[in-house]
Amino acid sequence: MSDQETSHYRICPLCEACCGLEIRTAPGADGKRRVTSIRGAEHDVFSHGFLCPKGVALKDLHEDPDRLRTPLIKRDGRFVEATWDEAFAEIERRLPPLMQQHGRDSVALMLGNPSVHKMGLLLYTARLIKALGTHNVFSASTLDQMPKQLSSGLMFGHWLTIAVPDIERSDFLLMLGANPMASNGSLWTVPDFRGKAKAMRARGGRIVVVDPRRSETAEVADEHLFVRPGADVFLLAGMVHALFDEGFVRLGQLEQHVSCIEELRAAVAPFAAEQVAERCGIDAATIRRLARELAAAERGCVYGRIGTCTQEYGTLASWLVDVLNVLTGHLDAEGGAMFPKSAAFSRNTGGPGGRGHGISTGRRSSRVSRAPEVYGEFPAGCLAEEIDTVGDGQVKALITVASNPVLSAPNGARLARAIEQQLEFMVCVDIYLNETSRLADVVLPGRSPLEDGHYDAAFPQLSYRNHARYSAPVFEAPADHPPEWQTLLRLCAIAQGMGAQADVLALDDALVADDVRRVAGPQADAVLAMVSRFTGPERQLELALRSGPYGDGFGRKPDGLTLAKVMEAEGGIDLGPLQPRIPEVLRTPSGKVELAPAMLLADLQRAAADLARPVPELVVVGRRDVRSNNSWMHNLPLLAKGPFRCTALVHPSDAQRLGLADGARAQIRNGARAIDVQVEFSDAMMPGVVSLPHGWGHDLPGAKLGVAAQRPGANLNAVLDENLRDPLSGNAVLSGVAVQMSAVN
Ligand SMILES: Nc1nc2c(c(=O)[nH]1)N[C@H]1C(S)=C(S)[C@@H](COP(=O)(O)OP(=O)(O)OC[C@H]3O[C@@H](n4cnc5c(=O)[nH]c(N)nc54)[C@H](O)[C@@H]3O)O[C@H]1N2
Ligand SMILES: Nc1nc2c(c(=O)[nH]1)N[C@H]1C(S)=C(S)[C@@H](COP(=O)(O)OP(=O)(O)OC[C@H]3O[C@@H](n4cnc5c(=O)[nH]c(N)nc54)[C@H](O)[C@@H]3O)O[C@H]1N2
Ligand code: SF4
Ligand SMILES: [Mo]
Repeated sequence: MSDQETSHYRICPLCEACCGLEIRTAPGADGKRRVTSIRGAEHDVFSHGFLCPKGVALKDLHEDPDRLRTPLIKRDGRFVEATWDEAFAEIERRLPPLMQQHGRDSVALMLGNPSVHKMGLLLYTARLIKALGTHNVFSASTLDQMPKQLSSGLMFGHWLTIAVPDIERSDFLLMLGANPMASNGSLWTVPDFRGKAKAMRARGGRIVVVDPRRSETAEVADEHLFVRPGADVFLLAGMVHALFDEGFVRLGQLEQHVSCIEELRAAVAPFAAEQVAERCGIDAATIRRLARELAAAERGCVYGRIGTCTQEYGTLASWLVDVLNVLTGHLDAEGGAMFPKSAAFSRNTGGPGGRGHGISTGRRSSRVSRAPEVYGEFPAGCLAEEIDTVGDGQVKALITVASNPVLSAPNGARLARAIEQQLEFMVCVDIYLNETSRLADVVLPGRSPLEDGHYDAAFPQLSYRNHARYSAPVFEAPADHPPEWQTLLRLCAIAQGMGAQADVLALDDALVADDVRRVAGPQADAVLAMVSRFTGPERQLELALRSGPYGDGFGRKPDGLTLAKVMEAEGGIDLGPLQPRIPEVLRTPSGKVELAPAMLLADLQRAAADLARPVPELVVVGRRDVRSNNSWMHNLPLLAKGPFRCTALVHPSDAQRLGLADGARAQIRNGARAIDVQVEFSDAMMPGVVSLPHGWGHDLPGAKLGVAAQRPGANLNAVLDENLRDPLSGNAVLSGVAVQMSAVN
């Protein structure tokens, strides 16, 4: 390190791996500090020096001239730069009158993926939902993991009680619909999956990957099996059936903590391996062998991710993954699927535990499709119809936070049209003028991630090991650029009639005081005094850490955690390997693991009735690439360079049948909608399946993404259907959708 250089520790906010980075900065010719290098922080107790190219690209993101630094207001169809006061004044002029005239539900909120990766956004979108008082809340969760949240909630009693593989002590891992070699893990915070998989295999462990593409993860596994897209439920039910049929059920430690096993046995009766083999594309002997291998494994588990969620039986598939873990004694056991114990913000660590209210869905329905509310949200696929269907309760205003649904949700064109033609007012809290925010009336830019402090509020609840880590800002933000939590609070103030000039710090104080009074009663004032050295998200974090399972209990346990201690421990504090948590983690009304929730058994009959469905000639699935992140990192030169990544992978036998040439253009159609793609032959594809990444299609007018626009790619979601959903969770079906494909001459 040169003597001009300073080293900073920063947790990467870009994906769920949450790697600790070492970012070096030095003054440039103009005296301003710049990033000189980014590498993995070797002293990080959780990621131990791992990083991927996106982490390095944080420099490009920080310096990107297209990244917004000033609010924008649309005047006469064109954006003009505005001061923060002007932007909030415009929102105050336009939003409250709509709410008064049309009611609170006339404002919809759409929350995107990065809002979970920034502490200030995650903690304050919750405030915004409350302040708006709208039921029209939508998020990327119903394009992603809602099925897993629902099945976990039904089985274990809370939406975020999700079991993750204890990979460091495992010797058998069956993975479905996940490609952590590209994604770096999801609903499983596991930096350096490659290293951990390698270590597992070196110990004699075995990894089996089930995927319609021989993915990068399949390449490092011991075995890969093609599955028909959307048919995991049949494979998994076939395995459950085989365990019962062959007498391999062994509950182990869970014996006393499981309910309804006989109902489960009866429900899977139609799914004998021989009955499901054709539907899922895996032969009966292999299904039975997989069940036996799982049962025989000393320490192991099944893990399913996005491929098992973004399908019409997403909740069933997610449930059966955990059912298999329970029936083989691998749930909550070392080396199996275990429940992390997060130091802060986790709902399954408070109180005595072992019993609770459980979860419910459908407390209300969406206006147009009557889709049930799930975890306080309606399906993202319903957003467009709520805007473009005229009638009482129609959505008139939209606020998006870190969300690009025009590209990331199915049939974004309908949403864009609805926004342009029907919506009266739109605010985007975003850092780019992209395919969605270009349609806004006001854009409020977030700061660069390097300008904010960071603690992952969500991901320690999903981590392969327990830990607590904080990182301070690398750069000071420009004085007039508010942190996003304050931006969201100002929106709260406007929505609540306090006006754009409200004192948001006083509002924050009042909201925190309310929270603390609810839980601490007469001790509230003393608790508030103890956390008063922090404000904003840090104050909420201090409260959560100190009252959390490792906390100092506000002085009662002097060795416990406080935010100051976590801040001091650069590189984080390791809180040890995952520990068994049943029954304490459970929050079901019965105090048991619910093996056969009624809602799921009913849906299983739908699957049984669907066993004989014919296989379409061609279906499309998605994929991820290490150098890309959903819809928004295609503008960073470091990631954009190199081979074009938005190609349609086609098996040579399909290509021959369809008359497609390698490298040539082809059209993918679904009904009247079509996209133009570049074909790439790949024998890694299951015949009858084409793979195209999502998040591309950067050729829409009005966006300001200079680099991304040079190679815009095709938008997979333009040919997917916003009305195809898993009926239980409302999750979009993004995988296994039937399409046609032909050459473009
Ligand atoms: N076909 C298909 N579609 C999919 C998927 C798929 O597998 N297949 N995957 C789905 C999944 S899993 C997800 S999570 C969604 C993701 O879809 P979205 O939730 O829409 O997220 P992104 O596409 O990542 O877009 C993120 C937005 O946040 C902005 N942003 C980035 N950082 C910040 C910040 O710090 N502050 C603010 N305010 N804004 C920021 C970006 O500019 C961008 O507009 O896509 C879904 N769509
Ligand atoms: N580099 C990078 N990392 C990311 C992201 C990114 O865009 N880029 N996005 C982040 C987000 S928001 C998320 S949610 C996670 C997702 O993380 P993962 O769940 O690991 O998602 P993918 O990498 O898309 O891998 C999904 C796999 O499922 C397979 N698949 C498709 N359909 C089916 C099916 O019906 N059954 C089965 N068994 N498999 C199927 C696909 O071929 C693919 O290999 O990644 C996160 N990390
Ligand atoms: S894997 Fe890459 S993008 Fe994900 S947290 Fe680590 S460095 Fe960041
Ligand atoms: Mo996601």
